[in-house]
Formats: sequence, C-alpha cells, structure tokens
Amino acid sequence: MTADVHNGDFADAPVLLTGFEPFGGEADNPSWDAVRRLHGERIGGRRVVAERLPVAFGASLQRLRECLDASRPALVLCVGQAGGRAQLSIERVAINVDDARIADNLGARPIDEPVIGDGPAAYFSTLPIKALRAALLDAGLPAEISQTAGTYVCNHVFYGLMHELHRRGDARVRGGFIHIPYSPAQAARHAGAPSLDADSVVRALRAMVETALATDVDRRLAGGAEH
Ligand code: PCA
Repeated sequence: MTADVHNGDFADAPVLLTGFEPFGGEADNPSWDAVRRLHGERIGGRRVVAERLPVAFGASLQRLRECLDASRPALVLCVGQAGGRAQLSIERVAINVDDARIADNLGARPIDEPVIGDGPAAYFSTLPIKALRAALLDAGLPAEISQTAGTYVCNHVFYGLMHELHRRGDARVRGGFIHIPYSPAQAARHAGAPSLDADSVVRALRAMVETALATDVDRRLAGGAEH
C-alpha cells in the first residue's frame, strides 16, 4: 500500500488529463488533440498536466501509474475517443473485463480477462457526473451519462485508474473517464458519423475540470437509461 501521496501539499496538486495515441487505423486521436491544448493552463486554481497514453492493454496502465507518481494530482480525467457516439459521454462505471473486438496497437487481443486479477467487479467514477453533465448542457455542449465505457483499452484505463486511486487511499483525489465523439476530420471519412470539433471538446474539458473541483457532493439529477 502506497502511503498518502500528498503529505500536506494537496493545495498545490495539479489536474492530470490523459488522452490516447491514434488506434484502429485513424491518423489522429481527438482525445490527445484536446487535452494537449490544456497542458500548463490553470483551471480552478490548479495547473493542468496533459499526458498521452498508448492504446495497449497493460502498457497504458503502466504509463498511467507513472503519470500518477510523477504529478501526484488532485483530480484525474482520462479521455478517449468513442467513434460513433454523438455526445460527450461522462462514464459512470468501469468494469473488470478486457474483451477486445480489435487488436490493440501492440497486437494484443485479450478475451474475457480481468483488468486486475483480484480486483472487484467494478468501480464507480468518483467525479460528480451529474454536475458535470449539467455544466456541459449549460455551456451549450451535448453531453450524456454513459453506463458503459466498453471493454477495450478505455475501460481498461478507467478501471485501472479507479483501482489505483482506491489503493493509494487518499479519498480527496477523484477520477473518472470521458469519451468524446470523432473529430470532424475523422467523421468525414466515416459517412454519417457524428462529430465534435476540438474547440468544443477543449471548452468541455475546461468546464468539467472547473465543475469537478468546485463540487463536493454530486447533484441529484436524472441521468439513467432504459437500455
Ligand atoms: N478509445 C478506445 C481506446 C483509445 C481511445 O481513444 C476505447 O474507447 O477503448
């Protein structure tokens, strides 16, 4: 068990934002294109650190753990591309399953394996997800609560993040996962697919970081789904 990582300097702890390298034959990944633009900015009084993760089972989590050790953040938002989704998706739950439809960038294709062998079935996001959705809608940005982050590398990273924060044992440090739509340039190569431009994604991330830092208790707003 790692000791409390903050030792009293929590007030100076940064916000860690992660995005991913391209995968699945795409030239770019809009998650990295957005988070990199916030690197070094101050939001809600905290400095933003942006890092890029590989799209690979195992290696992505290894890199994330290194980023957590190096930056000792107060808040972590991991961001990934969900081609085909029409809205910013605030993920509610990470599950302990790797089940890859396509190989990752290192050629691995795990099927029905746990992310963490002795981990619990699932972790909830510790972000105030309803408050984040409300903030995005207020800002004129399309947003939804998502009940599944899938079973590919994004869910792997989300589960690993929540497991790691739980293990480190500082309940002040909150984290979660946001899926974003294709960029317009990507959607141009996928006929009919919805997209969101990078400026809107950056604005959304800023609003979510601000709101997460300012919200201790989540709001009680409907955000469920029938299927
Ligand atoms: N999206 C993938 C992995 C990397 C990314 O940006 C996913 O949704 O699992």
